[in-house]
Formats: sequence, C-alpha cells, structure tokens
Amino acid sequence: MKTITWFLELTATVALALALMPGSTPLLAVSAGDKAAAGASVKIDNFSFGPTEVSIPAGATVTWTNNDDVPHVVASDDKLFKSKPLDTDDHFSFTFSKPGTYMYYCSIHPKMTAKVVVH
Ligand SMILES: [Cu+2]
Repeated sequence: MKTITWFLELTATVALALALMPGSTPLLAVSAGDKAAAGASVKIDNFSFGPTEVSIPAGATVTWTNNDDVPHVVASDDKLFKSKPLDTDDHFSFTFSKPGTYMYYCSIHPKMTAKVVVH
C-alpha cells in the first residue's frame, strides 16, 4: 500500500512538472486557439438567431445559446439535428462533418430561421 502511495505521488509530481514546463504552454495555447477559430457560436435572442449565417470548416462545432426568456428548439430542415427545448442560458452543440448548407429553424417558432455553411 505504501509503495502505491509513493508511486501516485511521484506520478502527480511528474505530471505537474510537465504541465509547468515552458515548452508545453505554447502547444496548449495553439490547440485552444485553433478550436476557437474553427467553431462558431450562435446566440438566440429576441426570437432570432444571431448571426443568421455562420461559415465553418468541416469538422467544426456550432454552439447555440438561448439568451431569451422563452424556450427555443434548434432543428435542421433535413432532420440532421434537433435540440431539446432550450431554456434560458441553455446550450446546444452540433459538429458538422460534411460540407454543405444547412438550413435550420426553431420548431416552436418556425419563423425563426438561419443557416450554417460548412466548407
Ligand atoms: Cu423559438
């Protein structure tokens, strides 16, 4: 038991040392930056999606956030994705793997429409 505890402490110390190494910091920063640049965020506010069109590379994720005080549903015209009803501050994410133009709407308020362009 004592041996295992010693081993875990050593592992934790090595992991901490690696995390604190200056060389590892730019690597983490680059991957975080790439992810932020590739994906897109859409806000739902005042019964509309904003922006109404986002353009992303294939493999990127779009995240919707409901800033309204009524529920909304994010649903694609081609039934590729559909969120549960999103309450205030709820999120819904979908990763688009194939290029194309994806029209979507709110199934509770069908006049709310927007699109995602994947290139
Ligand atoms: Cu709605």
